[in-house]
Amino acid sequence: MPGRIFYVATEEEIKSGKATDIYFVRTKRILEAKGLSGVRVVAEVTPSKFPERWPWGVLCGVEEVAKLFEGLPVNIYSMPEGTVFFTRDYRGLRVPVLFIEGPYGEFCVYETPMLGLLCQATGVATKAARVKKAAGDCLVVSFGTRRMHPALAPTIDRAAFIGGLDAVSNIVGAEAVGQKPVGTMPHALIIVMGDQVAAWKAFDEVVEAEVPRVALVDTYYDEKIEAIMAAEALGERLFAVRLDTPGSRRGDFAEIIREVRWELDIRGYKHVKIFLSGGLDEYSIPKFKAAGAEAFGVGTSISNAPVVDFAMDIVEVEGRGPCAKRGKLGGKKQLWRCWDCMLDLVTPFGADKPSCPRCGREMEAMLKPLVKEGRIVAELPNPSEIRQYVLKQLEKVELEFPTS
Ligand code: PCP
Repeated sequence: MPGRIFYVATEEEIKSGKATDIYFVRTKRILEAKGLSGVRVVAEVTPSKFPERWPWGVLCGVEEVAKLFEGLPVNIYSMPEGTVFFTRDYRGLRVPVLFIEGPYGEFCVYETPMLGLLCQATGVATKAARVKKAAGDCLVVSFGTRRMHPALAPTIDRAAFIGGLDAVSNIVGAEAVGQKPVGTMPHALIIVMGDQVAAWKAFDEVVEAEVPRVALVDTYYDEKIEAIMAAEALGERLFAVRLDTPGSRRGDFAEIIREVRWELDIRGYKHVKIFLSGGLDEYSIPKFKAAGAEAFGVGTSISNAPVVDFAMDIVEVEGRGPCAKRGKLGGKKQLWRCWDCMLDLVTPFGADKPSCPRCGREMEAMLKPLVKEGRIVAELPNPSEIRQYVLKQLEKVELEFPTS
């Protein structure tokens, strides 16, 4: 790609529909040749089964999908960004999260970029939500952009923040969520300065006062020893000690955390929190939290989260009505939710509003107008507002399927 430094598609290429699979371009040409590109269809997006036996997902990427289709002669109805969704409704019917209606020839090349926007961001946001649910009120910071192509840093951190994480470490990632980047110190600072205490003090001397002082305490000596050294060096100014213990030394990491907590407390450093990083996820965090850790830096498990496998299928064709392929349900649909029961019902679009089959209460239509004739009509909330919407829903769902 002459003139290009990094192998990423440009905004123009994505917006023009060039970042797509060739068979869509050929389909477009064939429909044009046969005078069928104006045929109006309804195409819906549905998830197949979640990775890692996740019981629910957090829909993410909707704002970018709206911008991708802005200007095209289509209407889009979508769940709001950040909505917790399931793959099946109360009766086991596949759940649509979004549908597009319009002349297929005008939007067929956008299937690839649209699915890419939803599949990856929803995977990251869902993993982040699971990690935040496991960590509860503890601070969780996104440390994962170093595991992905830097061009994706804003996408990764936006999805991680929307999923519920409290902060992100990447500077452009922080810009994408309208927050200040949060970070501690790397081993490199201590290694270059050649002395832990000198490095901690230099950080305290040079870095703006409002930045919490988090001392990394696993570079050369045992975490317990370095934690005491850091507390003695910075005293009241020390916010936390970070343990990023290499795998070869982790052994019983929860036991190490308990030891550090004890040694700090008996010396009067109860204010010093324990911040963990390195190989963390929703399965390891609860036991480390119980051992005394109060803050977590999570990278790979979130930024490298499995994608959510969404598919787009035509379910209705102008003049022919419902006509889905095998395995999918025909016709335009609405998805109704009872927020008290977190229960969903799929009905044909335009059907009367159902009552919740479990509690009888009124249900809410979840597929809402996003784009009308190419114009974005939905209020697009900012990442913090979407995050609050997610955190509220996380109170209503569990991390795992009920065992019995
Ligand atoms: C890593 C760095 C990352 C952490 C671990 C994320 O430590 O701090 O942010 O880990 P994860 O991807 O396993 O969740 P190092 O590689 O030791 O780097 P540094 O010295 O820069 O902190």
